[in-house]
Amino acid sequence: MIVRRYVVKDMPEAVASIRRELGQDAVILSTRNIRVRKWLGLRSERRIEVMAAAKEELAATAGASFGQALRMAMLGSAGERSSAPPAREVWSQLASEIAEIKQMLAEVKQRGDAPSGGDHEPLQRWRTFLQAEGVDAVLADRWARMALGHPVAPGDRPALAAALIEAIQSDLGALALPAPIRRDSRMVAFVGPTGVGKTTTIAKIAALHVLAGKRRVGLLTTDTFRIAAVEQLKTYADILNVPIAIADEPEDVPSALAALSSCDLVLVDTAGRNFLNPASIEQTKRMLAPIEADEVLLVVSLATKPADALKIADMAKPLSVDKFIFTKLDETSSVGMIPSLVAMCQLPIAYVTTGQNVPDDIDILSVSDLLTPWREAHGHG
Ligand SMILES: Nc1nc2c(ncn2[C@@H]2O[C@H](COP(=O)(O)OP(=O)(O)OP(=O)(O)O)[C@@H](O)[C@H]2O)c(=O)[nH]1
Ligand SMILES: [Mg+2]
Repeated sequence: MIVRRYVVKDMPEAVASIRRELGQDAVILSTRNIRVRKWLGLRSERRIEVMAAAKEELAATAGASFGQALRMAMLGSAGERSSAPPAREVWSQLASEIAEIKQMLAEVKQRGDAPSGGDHEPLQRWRTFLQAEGVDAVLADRWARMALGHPVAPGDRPALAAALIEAIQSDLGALALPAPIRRDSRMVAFVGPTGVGKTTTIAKIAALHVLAGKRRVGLLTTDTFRIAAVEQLKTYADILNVPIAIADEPEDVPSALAALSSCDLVLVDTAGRNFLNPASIEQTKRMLAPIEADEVLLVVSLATKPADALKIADMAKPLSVDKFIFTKLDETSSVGMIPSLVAMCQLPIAYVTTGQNVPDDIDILSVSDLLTPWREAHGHG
């Protein structure tokens, strides 16, 4: 059973090698996007991994039981018979080939990807690409179909990548546009799971407003849950020379707010909690109630698994979230979770953070800007 793996830049390259090595009738079993490490692992480049098999081998084993297929493969062809016991090397080679095929089939199953059929190119390729990037399966199908509806030559990958981004942008409409804190918002609360960068992002936004000199910024922290949380925000307040107030309990909020009455923008920090736990959401909600925030920003780290991020956003609904802040863009190489979450939660993006430096590592970006890596991956420099 000859199954070979090809790691190539594009499909024409794969097809040429497959035809040459496995014959004209070879069958492509699966394709997927992978990243290959270069320069001592410092850089990575996109490649396509293609699994292909020689057709007659597939035909010979099709419909055979696992045991029959094994025997046929050992004998070299379906017709030959031999009473000689298999040599140890044949067994071990076979075992490794079977392990490879099992792995391949598991991957194919996991991606919900048909191993054969004319659907493979280019719809399947773009669907697989989007899912690998973190886009939900239903949206991946929708956006790949929309992109392929554009009048683009099938092999023109840069144009298809651009069409894909355009399709997503038009599907999201106004949600694709950046939505930073409104000028008329005074109380702005930041909520989210533990360690996603809420406090750091508040420091960045506060610093930018202080530097712009247009609004008097104040900080309110309700995070007395974690040791040193207050000190963390206080340090930023001292550096920026802005007032800070602390509310331990919901009852403390009115006096804390009174201390910030001269401020026209109050950024409210909350304790990071496990957002998959309804009790934590309830506590955050109780704390936010007396604050009456004009905007509630859900902070989500892009290093989170897409399925978990979706659950977090779903769990956060009782907090009346208005917008996302996506943090740690610098810690991920797949940006598909961004449009996927925006579409599924119907919330725009206020800010994106790109590193630990305060205040530099924060941006106001559209979904299209955020998908720029796709253009680069598919040929646009
Ligand atoms: N790489 C990277 N690190 C970030 C970014 N934003 C914040 N961090 C880091 O993430 C860590 C946690 O940041 P915090 O601001 O304390 O996170 P938090 O959400 O307030 O944490 P809790 O209050 O404990 O829930 C710190 O080491 C930050 O420097 C970012 O955009 N990129
Ligand atoms: Mg914090």
